[in-house]
Order: sequence, then structure tokens, then C-alpha cells
Amino acid sequence: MSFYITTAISYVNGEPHMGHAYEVIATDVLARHMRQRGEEVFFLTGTDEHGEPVADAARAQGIEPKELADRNAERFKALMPRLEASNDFFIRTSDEQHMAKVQEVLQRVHDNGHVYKGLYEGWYCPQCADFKVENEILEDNRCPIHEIALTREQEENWFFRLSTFQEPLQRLYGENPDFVMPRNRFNEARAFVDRGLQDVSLSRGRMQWGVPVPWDPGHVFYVWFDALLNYYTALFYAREGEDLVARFWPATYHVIGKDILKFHAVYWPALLMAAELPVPRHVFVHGFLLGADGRKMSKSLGNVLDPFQVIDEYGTDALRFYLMRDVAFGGDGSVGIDAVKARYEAELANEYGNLASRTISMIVRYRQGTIPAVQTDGELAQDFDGLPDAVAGLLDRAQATQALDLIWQRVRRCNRYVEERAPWRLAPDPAAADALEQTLASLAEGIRVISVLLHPYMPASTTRLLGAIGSPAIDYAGAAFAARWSGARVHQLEPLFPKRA
Ligand code: ME8
Repeated sequence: MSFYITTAISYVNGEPHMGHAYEVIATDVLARHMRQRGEEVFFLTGTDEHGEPVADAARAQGIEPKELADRNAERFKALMPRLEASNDFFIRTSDEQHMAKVQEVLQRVHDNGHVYKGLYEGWYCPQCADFKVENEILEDNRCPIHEIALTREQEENWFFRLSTFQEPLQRLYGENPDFVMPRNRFNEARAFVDRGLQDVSLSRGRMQWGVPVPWDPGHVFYVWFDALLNYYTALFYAREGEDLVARFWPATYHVIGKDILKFHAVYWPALLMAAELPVPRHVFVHGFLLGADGRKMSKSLGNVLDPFQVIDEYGTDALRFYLMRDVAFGGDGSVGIDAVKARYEAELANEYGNLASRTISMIVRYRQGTIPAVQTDGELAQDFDGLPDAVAGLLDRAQATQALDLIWQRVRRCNRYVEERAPWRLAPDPAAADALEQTLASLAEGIRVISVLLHPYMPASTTRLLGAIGSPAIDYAGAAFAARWSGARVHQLEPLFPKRA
């Protein structure tokens, strides 16, 4: 089966922040997990470069929009390897191939009769030469950039007949209760459609920074239509000579934040229907990261958690683990450096890291570094019964936090097992040699299975650990707890999560 997963594409008028990192990490966990299961995966991310905010930010800095876009797109691109993101492509909406495809698709929407010319009225800034949207203008209707009074103006615009898609969208929602997940977001989107839809502006007449409307070159497309189409256009040129559209369209999952639900759950499927293209299977909506004080993260409040700071201090795996563990995926959550530290020490260092290091040390000390080739403990095996299926079932529904919790229960189970079996008491007693060997083999198998399952969350540490126990394979078939070890060699491992000052 093919599995096509995307993140939202980031605006290049700002800097990469924790919200962006969060979305990329969560999407990467799902992509890596599906690859382990042998699915054919394509993972797309990128930058959203057209539109008023970018043009405005460039103007404020006295540079051309393209210059600003080039500079900031690089920063978003550079974020990906730092997060260990395994994206297959990075799209920029200023790519020529994207722009040409946007024109082609929207021309079809026009030719199919879903577009008409109408009058658009809004708040206009003569210095920006641009309309401002209601939620960005300052008090007394002033420009957010120039702080001058905006004027109420009208312009001729092309409109998309969104209103005619109310019934088709209601049918889509009726037939696909998982079209939008989680359920509360599905209800929100459906209620929006049920309230009735108004046509939306498809073009801007006075802007130049965008994709030109092919049938009216004085206009550019409204940035949201250009941006949404990235999910489709990327497949035409991401890999030269390969027909990715046939393999991957429609997308399996669009992962987005709750602020852009309407665009993905309403505009996007309507646009695709208008272009006679299949609609995506699922839109997964995550919540917002808030500052440790529960308020929106903002520099002026001093409650911003910077992804680069966490990576520098604790490592990429720790950031990935922390975000997936501490913020229930789908809901909002507060994040802060104290909570990162607490999870790092209590769970990564003391639970998983410690389990790995003591298991390996005991195999080295008591069996010269060879995992005994004996039967594993049936009772411990039972506690892993059904685990891979349960984790896969949750991740099929993007329940990344619950899946991680199931795995973590086994980390704790194995630590209890060490205490129960107390290998240091068995070791000196020759009559207990079998029990000791079974204990060591079972622990090695426990950390192997746990590490295979944790791999999508913490790719670097799990790879190191699996290498140290001579079992580097990460495919999902290997996530079942085996009845026997074949006698691999282990080697000592530097602490996976060293203590921090
Ligand atoms: O919305 N917590 O771009 P963007 C969690 N270009 N997620 C957050 C967040 C936070 N504090 N802040 C932002 C755009 N996000 C458009 C998308 S897609 C065709 C076009 C999420 O840079 C946000 O919800 O403002 C969105 O999913 C993503 O980061 C990019 O936000």
C-alpha cells in the first residue's frame, strides 16, 4: 500500500519555531512507522512563500519578496535534518514547476465553470498596495506594518463558487467519518459546512507576488489556493522520471494545526472536486503548543521554548520524545524547559537508558558479551503479546501519544523484571545458571522489541542500541517478542542519555 503524508507548509515571513518542529516530528513518526511496516511512503514538507504577509515583510525590510523567501526557506529546510526528519521532498511554492501546475489545475476549475468575476471589498493599505484581512489589522483600522489608516476599497476579483459544494461536502462528511480526525475537529468542520458556505475570493488584483491567473494575467491567485495545491503539484516533479501522482494521489494524511482546519477540511476538498481530482483520505488536526504558563508562546511573554535550544542541550531524540510524550497528539499542551528536563531524567536516562545499559553490562559481566541462545521467559513474553498490533492500530489513527505510552509501559515492565529476577543474585550460584541465562536473553529481547517500536520516535538512540546488541534490523516483523535468541554478541554502549549538569 502507498502512504502519502504531508505537513502544512510554513510561511516564510517568520522563523522556524517549536510549533513547526512539533508538526514535522509528529509527521515523521508516522512516516517512519509506516516504512517499518513495508509501506511505500512519501513524506512531503516545505514552505508557503506567496501572499501579502511575505510581500509585506519584505517591503518592511526594503528587499524583494523573492530575496526574503530564499533566505527564510533555507532556514526551514535546514531545520529538517536537525529534527532527523525523513522527508522525501521539500517543496517551495515559488518553484516554477509548482506554479505552472497551479495554473493548470485552476484553469481547469475555471473551465469547469466554478469561477466568476465579482466585486471584493476590504481594508486597503495604499503603501502596501494590498488588502488586509480583518484579523490582522490594528485598532481603528490601521495597517499592521505602516500603522497608517486603511481605506475601504473595492476591486474586481475572481471568485470560487464554494457555495455550490455544500452538498458534495456534506456527502463526503457523511460517508467518511474519519475524513477529519480527531472527532471534535470533524464535528467542527461539519458544523461549518452545515451553516452554509459563501463563495471565496480566488484572486487578488493589486498584488504581484503570487502565481499569475492564466486567463487574467493582471491578477495573482489568492495565496491559500496556491498553497493548498502544493500537496498535489509536488508529486509531478519531486522525483524526475517517476509518476508519483499515480502512486501516491490522493494523500493519506494531511497533518495540520487547528488554526487552518477550514482551509483543509472545506476549501481543499471543494477545490479538488471542482478540478475533478480525488480528495485526501484524512486530515489530522493537532493542537497548539502553549508556553509553560499555558499562554500562547510569544517572545514578549518570555515563555518561548526554542527547538534549537532543546536540541543543543538534550539532543534531537529527547526533543522528539518529549513532544510526543508530553503533549497528547491532537490536543493542546504546555511545553517548557523544566518539563523537558524532568522527562529526560526520569524516563530517558533512568528508565530506558538505564534498562539498556544494565542489560548490556550484565551480559558482558556474566556471559562475556554473548546473549545466551536459550528460550526467553514465557511470562515476560506474554506481557508483550499483541503489542505490535496494538501500536500499529493506534498509529493507523495517528494516536502517537497513546502508542508511545503502550511501548513505555513495557520499558517499565522490563525494569521491574530486572528487580524481580535480580541477576546479581543468580550469578554466583551455579545451580541458577539456567535461570540467569533465561533472564539475560529475555531482557535482551525486551529491549530489542522496545527499541524497534520506539525507532520512529527516537531514530538515533534506538539505532545505536540495536547495533550494540547485534540486532540492527528495524522492520516491523521484528517487533514480535521471540521465543529464543540465537546468541548475538553485545558491545558496551556509551550512555544513550547522559546525565546533564
Ligand atoms: O499556516 N503549536 O503556515 P504557518 C502547534 N502557510 N502548531 C503550530 C503552532 C503552535 N504554537 N503555530 C503554528 C500556515 N503551528 C500556512 C499553511 S498549508 C497549505 C499552508 C502550525 O507557518 C500551524 O497550525 O503559520 C500549521 O499547521 C503549521 O504550524 C504552519 O504554520
